[in-house]
Amino acid sequence: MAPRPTALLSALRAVRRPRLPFSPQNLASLRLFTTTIGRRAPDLSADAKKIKLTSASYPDLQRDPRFTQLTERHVAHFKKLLGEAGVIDGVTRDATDDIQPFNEDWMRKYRGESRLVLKPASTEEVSEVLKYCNEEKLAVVPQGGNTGLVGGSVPVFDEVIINMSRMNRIHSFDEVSGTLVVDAGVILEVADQYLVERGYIFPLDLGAKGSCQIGGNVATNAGGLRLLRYGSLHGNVLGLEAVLPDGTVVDDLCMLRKNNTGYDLKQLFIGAEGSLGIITKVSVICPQRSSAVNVAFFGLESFDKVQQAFRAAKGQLSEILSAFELMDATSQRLVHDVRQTQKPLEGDHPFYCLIETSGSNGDHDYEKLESFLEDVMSREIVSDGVLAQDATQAKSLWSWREGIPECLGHWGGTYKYDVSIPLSDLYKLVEETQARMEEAGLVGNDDSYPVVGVVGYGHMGDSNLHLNVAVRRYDPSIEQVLEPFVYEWIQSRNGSISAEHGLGLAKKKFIGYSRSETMVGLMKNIKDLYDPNGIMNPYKYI
Ligand code: FAD
Ligand code: 2HG
Ligand code: ZN
Repeated sequence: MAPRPTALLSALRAVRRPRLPFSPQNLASLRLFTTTIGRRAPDLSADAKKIKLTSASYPDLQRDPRFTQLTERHVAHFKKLLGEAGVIDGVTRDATDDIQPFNEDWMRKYRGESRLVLKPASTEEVSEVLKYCNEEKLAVVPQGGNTGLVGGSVPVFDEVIINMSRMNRIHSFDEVSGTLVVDAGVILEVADQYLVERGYIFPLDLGAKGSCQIGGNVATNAGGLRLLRYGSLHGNVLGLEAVLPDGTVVDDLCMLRKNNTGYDLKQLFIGAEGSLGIITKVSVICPQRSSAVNVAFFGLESFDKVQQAFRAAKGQLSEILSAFELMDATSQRLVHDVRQTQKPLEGDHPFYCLIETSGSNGDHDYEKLESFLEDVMSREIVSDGVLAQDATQAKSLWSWREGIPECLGHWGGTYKYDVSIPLSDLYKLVEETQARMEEAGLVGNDDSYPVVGVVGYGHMGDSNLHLNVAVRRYDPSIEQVLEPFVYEWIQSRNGSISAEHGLGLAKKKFIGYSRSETMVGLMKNIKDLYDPNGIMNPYKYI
């Protein structure tokens, strides 16, 4: 992105309208979002850092007695197969500290009790490992970067963890078609960097890109920040290679854009969350990198105005619009409490949006974005806004959006609901959840309350809201107020209880709120066909 003179920023600031005085109604809704204002977030106490065992948090879950307990004999077999480098053995020695990071999830909500991590280095090794586990009835958890947000990537009990980090080769890239072929364990950011050097980008981008793996992205059908522009992995993944529980290698590493030869079976692995097999390689179509990327960040008075701004953005920015993200006041306040860095806009606004454009003509795109902002500000849709003048400013604006999940976890934990709802109702869920928390006496303005804040943000462009409830500790009494309330609310609006993060352990029992009995029945049939012994990621998904 070409740096721009800061004069343009002042020019934009000059068109900023003075903020309208808030009506009593607006003030009331503002008050609704005023939990934990302007304080510095505390450092987590040693107690809050400890993660409870999943089996203790959810005593209803019982270990499936069909699965075999690991013995020294199994470990010896795996060591012979993978060598010492491929095995973290907590069966024949105490390796608790080494295995702990693989047992615990990113949210610090789930902790399994596995004593064995396997790290295969090739498809053949994955095949040998799964075949043996299947014969021995050893349950397994496929694991990528372990950034999943539904408890799917860590064991519940003593399942064997199959971590894909050693399968990290980029195999090929066709600079004409943009087709990339990689091992499943390649880190998303590594692949993206490789592509940037060749004038392309990966069609998926998300806050966890520095840790998550492409295999994990495909297994969760991750959506991310630019789905609005580049579409979902169901469209961008051209082919994949996967290993079934009996060791069969499914070679569907197609590199063609079009292939209508029979059922498109690869689609089953996209979003299966490791419940059918292990993805070992992926081929993906990558878009050309845009030479001009511009970012705007603005504040708005109401969710109604957010919708008007979205409509205007689609109309005026059309083909260059690459992201339209939403953040509410509480999310930005909590990010500020943690980071204490200067906010992009002066004062507080009930809502914020971030728009990104990507195109081939920098000046043209910048002017389009600038005149969009002038238009929405002159029509009093947007109260205040800034346009990034260079890549550093763009990155800094993005950090107010991308940094939300990490900052919310700072107090102890976050209950996360990743939902799709028709846009008109999107934010009502946050307001009603906040009211419910207040009624239950769980949220208040000092540290004695367990809930720090009820937050709404997400991918406005995809009707995908992230309702997050930041808490000082995970507690069944909070969870009972939230569930099944949130799921019932979604069901009554024909929404989806899992827009992009998947089902994992967190949402397994709620699948019926978004899928009919017939569909769940068909899914179960598929699961039984691919994994008759049920060893793949048990206790989760379906
Ligand atoms: P893991 O967490 O390791 O695993 C996720 C699931 O996939 C598990 O069920 C696991 O068993 C399975 N799995 C992993 N690898 C394989 C494989 N090779 N074969 C078969 N199954 C496998 N998600 C979004 O959709 N959009 C976002 O914007 C987004 N932002 C995020 C931001 C942050 C800060 C964090 C922490 C997470 C975010 N996520 C987002 C959630 C998460 O789904 C993604 O980070 C990512 O897709 C998970 O990849 P991973 O390699 O970490 O997979
Ligand atoms: C995002 O969009 C991710 O930032 C994470 O999907 C959302 O943590 C969450 O709930
Ligand atoms: Zn998201």
